Amino acid sequence: MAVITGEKEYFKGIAQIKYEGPETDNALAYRWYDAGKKIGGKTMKEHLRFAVAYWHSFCGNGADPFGEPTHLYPWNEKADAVGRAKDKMDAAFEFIGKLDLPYYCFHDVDVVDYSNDVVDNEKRLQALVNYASEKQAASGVQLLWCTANLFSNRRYMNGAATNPDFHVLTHAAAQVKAALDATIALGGQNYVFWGGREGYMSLLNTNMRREQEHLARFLHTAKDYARRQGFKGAFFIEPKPCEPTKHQYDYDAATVISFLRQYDLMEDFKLNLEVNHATLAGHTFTHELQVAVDAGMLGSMDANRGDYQNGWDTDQFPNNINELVETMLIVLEGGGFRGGGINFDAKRRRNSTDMADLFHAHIGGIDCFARALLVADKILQHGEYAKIRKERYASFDSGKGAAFEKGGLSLEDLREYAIAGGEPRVTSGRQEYLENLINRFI
Ligand code: XUL
Ligand code: CO
Repeated sequence: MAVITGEKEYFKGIAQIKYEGPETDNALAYRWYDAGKKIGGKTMKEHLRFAVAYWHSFCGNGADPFGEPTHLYPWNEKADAVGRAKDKMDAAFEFIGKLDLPYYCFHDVDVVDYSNDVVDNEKRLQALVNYASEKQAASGVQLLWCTANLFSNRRYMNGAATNPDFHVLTHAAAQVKAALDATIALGGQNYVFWGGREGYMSLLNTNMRREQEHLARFLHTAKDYARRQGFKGAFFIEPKPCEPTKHQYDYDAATVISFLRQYDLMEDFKLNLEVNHATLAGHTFTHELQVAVDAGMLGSMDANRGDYQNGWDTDQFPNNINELVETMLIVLEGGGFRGGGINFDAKRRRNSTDMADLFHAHIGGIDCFARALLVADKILQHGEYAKIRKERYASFDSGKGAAFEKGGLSLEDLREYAIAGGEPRVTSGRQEYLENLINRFI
């Protein structure tokens, strides 16, 4: 992959990040991510499909509710919006090229600032789509997914597709149309809907059923438009239980799958699961992944982690190898992503203010996933992990258990079996043994 810079080099002094192996002392090198290394017939690059998130890395400025920005970007200097946006895109492609990653993801308003003028916004986005096309062609970087930001502007405070005011819904539609056009023009592989404000704060003012019907109609309308324009990629819904809205309609994987099934959207939509959203929903991330895999709906992943000591979406970079090994076990056993990849929806901390910190953050996350992939593959090759789980259900593999699975036994038959067999034996779930088995390979 080519590193391309624009008028100026933004990340000076940082060269292309290369694989140097676990023993290297170079902090700006990969210890585990060896893009071309083959694991089970696919390269690491093909398994992991890493993407850089535009919003955290090139827009988020470190500000929090208590303090002003701490990340002062040199690409934010020009007065005109399109000029500023091109500088930012130069920085983004330089960064992605230096990390040698295959993909990026963005919201419409990440690549260029939006005003309140629909037609002007379309023109601005179009200008940046043209610029991005050239950059993609020159670098080989591709668009994993695009989305429309339907939550920051104050017009969306009561929802976008679920807003009680039809006029607001039409503005959301205009934004989605332009973002879909951008996705198609850039050969984007998928399109994401994250419903930041699609939920409610109080039932006293909310017709929940009607709002959910509007959301489904909106998704059908957007999907039909994109398909008419020839878009072949997948649509993803990204579940999140709360924050910013108290009750969100896309609470978790199970809720979203049931919504998609109810409104006949299963064919075109899959899930984009995010670690910190899972933990906010009171689930482990692996639970969410397994729910999606079991329904054939694992589309993509937003990689990050929360903080064990507080309860909001801190979007930290992943660094827990045990959790990631369990993650990669499910991804590998589930056959990988349906169209998506691993997008770092993560930000460096407010006080990580060196340009190099953006590299260290990504290198850490990338290496942890790569190492987890290697470990998970070894565990699966070794075979005992899968064998223990299979054997646990062996009583359903033959005889009456198999007949039950096929629907061949009545409640009376089950009672007869209970009496004939006497009291069942006590069988260990062997959790600690399995935890040790995983650690053996780390
Ligand atoms: C918010 C979040 C979003 C989506 C895209 O928590 O995860 O950044 O990934 O809108
Ligand atoms: Co996300």
